[in-house]
Amino acid sequence: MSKDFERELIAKAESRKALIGIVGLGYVGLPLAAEMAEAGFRVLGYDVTQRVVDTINRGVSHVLDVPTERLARFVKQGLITATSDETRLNEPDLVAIAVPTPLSKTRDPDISYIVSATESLARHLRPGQAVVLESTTYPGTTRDLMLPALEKSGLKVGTDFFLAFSPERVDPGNPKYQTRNTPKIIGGITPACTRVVTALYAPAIETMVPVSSPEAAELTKLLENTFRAVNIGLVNEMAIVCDKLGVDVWEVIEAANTKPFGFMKFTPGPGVGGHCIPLDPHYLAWKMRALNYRTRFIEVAGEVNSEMPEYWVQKVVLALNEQGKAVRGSRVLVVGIAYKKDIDDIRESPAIDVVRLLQRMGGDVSYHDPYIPEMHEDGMVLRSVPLEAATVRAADCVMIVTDHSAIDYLMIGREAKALVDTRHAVADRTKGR
Ligand code: SAJ
Repeated sequence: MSKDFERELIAKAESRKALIGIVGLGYVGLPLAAEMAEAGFRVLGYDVTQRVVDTINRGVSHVLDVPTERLARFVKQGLITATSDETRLNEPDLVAIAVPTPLSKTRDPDISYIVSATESLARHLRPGQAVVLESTTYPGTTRDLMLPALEKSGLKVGTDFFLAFSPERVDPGNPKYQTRNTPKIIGGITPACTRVVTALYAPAIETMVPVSSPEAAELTKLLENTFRAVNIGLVNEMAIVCDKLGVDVWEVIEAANTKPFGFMKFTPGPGVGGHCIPLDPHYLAWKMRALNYRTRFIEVAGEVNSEMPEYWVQKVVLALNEQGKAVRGSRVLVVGIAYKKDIDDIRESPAIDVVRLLQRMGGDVSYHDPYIPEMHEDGMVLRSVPLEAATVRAADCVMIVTDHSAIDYLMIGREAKALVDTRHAVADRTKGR
């Protein structure tokens, strides 16, 4: 009779004696490590980047949502340690994998990080371990890719080891919802997998939501992010419609938002950035193409959202034209370069596309972003310029791309010769306030 690992792991979860392993110590893994430590578990973080491992072991956080003093406390108490030694992956009772899932240059899923993490784990898998994939991926990854790799060890899922998918739902910079108070979806390969993984997360996360399979959990996440991508695409198209009709799209959105039911507010902007919304829906589109089905909403939303930088750069051309100027040789100040407000991340930021387009037209582009001191673009290094009346006045056109709470719009409006505000698709914005 094989050992009852299910009972053993559930007991270790309740007693907090379970060692929690986290593979990938980024914007998902580090907040999860902190919540597990907060719940009283010891955490062994694993990352292939030695700099990340060393920084964490010094008690210094590289993730905005985990304050350094909080991490330092856990490191000092011995509750969180980090390693780059993969042989230690046989130590944890639970191993959560939170590695990037980008798109390749041809916009196809790049699951190489998941494959590499799974292979590392498979080399050291021992009886009694639970494994969870948190990275957003196409439906079937857990069952079709991870399970065979892990069962090569000869261990049987559901009795010797446990495997589930539990999507990360981190909204970087969200002041209200963090890892602990965001409900957690758990979809195990077997019911025992779901029970074990739910028990191990429960002390650290307020609400657990078990579902019947990893595929249901994988698709839950994709529905969440596709919902956002499609609705952002819709409101961006509405911004273009309102602009052509000379109507303030924000007035329309605010008015629609008074409807107490059946409406959810989204806001127009320069396009979609970040490591999720521009990418995740294409994981589903890719999977469905292999089944001869075109997910048209995903594709159309992707088209509309990815055309927004060009749409707004055309506004700069018009604004400069009003002054009898060409883009070439004109000084354009781009305000806000991160992919959304009040964060320090420029991944997939549409503001980068805006800068690139303006530079290619010969514009003399500078930027201001209180969270991004410098950025590297096409081999160039651009540094954030101070947002002062002098820098605004020196620009031929100011373009507000990402709104930050730290930015003084009144000053910009007063000093700008021409103002393009990607949050407002109203023609008169090109003439400043
Ligand atoms: N955006 C708009 N209009 C909107 C909302 C967003 O243009 O109405 C833009 C943002 O500026 C940003 C992009 O879309 O460039 C993505 O915005 P986001 O708020 O979805 O930001 P993410 O990708 O950091 O976080 C999202 C999570 N956000 C929310 O649920 C509010 C959520 O979808 C996931 O938990 C997370 O991605 C993830 O990891 O999948």
